[in-house]
Amino acid sequence: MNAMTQTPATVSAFAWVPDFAKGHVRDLRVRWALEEASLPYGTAKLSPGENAGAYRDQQPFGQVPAYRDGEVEMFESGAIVLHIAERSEALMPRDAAGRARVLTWMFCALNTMEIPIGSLADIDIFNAGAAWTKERRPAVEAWARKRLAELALRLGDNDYLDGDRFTAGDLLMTDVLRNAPAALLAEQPKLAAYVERCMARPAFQKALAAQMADFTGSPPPGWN
Ligand SMILES: N[C@@H](CCC(=O)N[C@@H](CS)C(=O)NCC(=O)O)C(=O)O
Repeated sequence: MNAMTQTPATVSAFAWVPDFAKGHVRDLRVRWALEEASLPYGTAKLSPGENAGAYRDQQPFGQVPAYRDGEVEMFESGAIVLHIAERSEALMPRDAAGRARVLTWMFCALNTMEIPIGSLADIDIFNAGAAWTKERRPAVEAWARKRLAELALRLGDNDYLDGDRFTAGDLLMTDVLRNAPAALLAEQPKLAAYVERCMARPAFQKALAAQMADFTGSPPPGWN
């Protein structure tokens, strides 16, 4: 489909999140994909508490992002990025073998890599200081370290996961890896450089700036 004939997409985003989450909310992936694909979009901003009620028709868990364009309504950031990639060769080659490689890396990012890295964030950020984390953390860190080392080996000296071109697989992988503890990622210098390379892309920078600019809301009552 010709990008110019499409209804601009709308992406849901929070108008307020705690400081640690700013720049890391998952609508960023969708904004980044739209920027890479040069597709226009707007945001539907949710203030604290507005992710209940009718919004659940769009996103059953009350999370962001939800997405709609002239054709589809969706939730799940990975599925939305795939939908956008299907519409833009900038994110995914058109041939079956190339498409299969991109799908593989997208699922690798969200499954093989995001589970251990997300588990570490769960310990370090969302359960910081909880007694059980002392016992659990070493095993989770070892799990994440192993996956990062294996991924670094596979990346080798390539600029991107699929060789010399950026794809939707790199987009999701970067957004997952940038949430790993900096010291852990730094143990794999080629992977750290890869994340830097992808984050230096103008489309990422534009998406990040747009997410930050949308945090115009106030915290919920009682937040300190
Ligand atoms: N698997 C979902 C996860 C979405 C998600 O976790 N969104 C977070 C922000 S990054 C959220 O809305 N959290 C608020 C909540 O869970 O109530 C996706 O990738 O879209």
